[in-house]
Amino acid sequence: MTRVPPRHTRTPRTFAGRAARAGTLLLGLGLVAATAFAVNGQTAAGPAATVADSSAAATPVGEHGQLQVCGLKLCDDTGQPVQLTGMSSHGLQWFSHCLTDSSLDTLAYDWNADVLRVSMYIQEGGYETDPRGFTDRVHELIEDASERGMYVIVDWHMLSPGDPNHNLDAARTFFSEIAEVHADKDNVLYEIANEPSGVPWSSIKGYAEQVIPVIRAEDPEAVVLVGTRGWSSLGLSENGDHTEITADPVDADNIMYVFHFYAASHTSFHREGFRAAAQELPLFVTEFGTQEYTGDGPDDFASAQAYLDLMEEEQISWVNWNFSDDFRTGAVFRTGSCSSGSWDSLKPAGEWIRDRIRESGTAA
Ligand code: IDC
Repeated sequence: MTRVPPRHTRTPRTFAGRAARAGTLLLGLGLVAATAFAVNGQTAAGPAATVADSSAAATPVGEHGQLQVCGLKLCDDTGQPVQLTGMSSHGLQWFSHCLTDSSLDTLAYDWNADVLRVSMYIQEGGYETDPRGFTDRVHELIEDASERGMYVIVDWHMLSPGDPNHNLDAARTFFSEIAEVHADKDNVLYEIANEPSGVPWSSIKGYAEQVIPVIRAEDPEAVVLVGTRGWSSLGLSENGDHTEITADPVDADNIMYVFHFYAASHTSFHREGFRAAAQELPLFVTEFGTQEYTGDGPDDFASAQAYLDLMEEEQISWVNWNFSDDFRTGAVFRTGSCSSGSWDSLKPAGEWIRDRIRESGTAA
């Protein structure tokens, strides 16, 4: 008999992580004993604790609460640096069916992910075609992540056109509603522009300074993530670097700047630019792939690992692209897995990232 943690609870992370690493199922122990294991931190034979007593603290959100930016780091509600690791959805217009109760249970309780990024495209058949429908789906997914004790990044997935101001009015409408409805939650982060391109930093900064107040009017404490020039490369993919941001930062508190990389395309040049930026700016990697920038092609796990090592050293949170069964190598599931609910049918990139998520982030 397998056991799926009931809603509002999850298998305690220390237990789940150890069991996963040992490759042990430990089915006979049951959830109450497992809970006692985590509470005592040593043995499954401690006094029985109720699931309700410990479940809140055993999730990433239960342990770390409302996040905040302190200095250059992402910190928890006590001011301690915290590194979140997790997965991004693919575009909701194409792969919403990969986000089910059972796939999200797998992500939260088997992969031990700390964070789900909800990737809502604006163009390409996304939000602009059905604002009400996409907003409602985002509301649902925020609840789904919250029930599992995960953080959730609401990703305004603008991509083409690359000027975020093109969608400014829509962004205001969307974020105002999302922030109002979820203002009382501790686990929502707002990513206001996925990948700007072809525009100067000043345009992105101007956009951010119009959207951030809309969010803060409803949800003053939430961390906001700001995309950067050159497809969120900190300017590196458009002949710039992070110094354009340090010279003219967004006029807002409690924000982080976004960096994206695709490990087979963005090797040492991007990695060293990212390393330099980490000394001066608060950074969050909301999207990366182990393959080429197309999200396809051969994996370069050595390059990806070099980034992961750097991010662990700098306590930079990261999210991998993507939790779908798209045919490309960067989608974690094999084609057809989402329809059949085969959440253990992983491509090589999926197996690799699942192991990395299990061993890192708040579970480590
Ligand atoms: C790609 C998807 C692909 C889709 C395309 C459409 O993998 O299935 O057809 O978008 O826009 C990004 C973007 C992200 C890309 C991804 C891989 O944020 O939308 O997804 N990528 O190309 N930036 C760099 C790479």
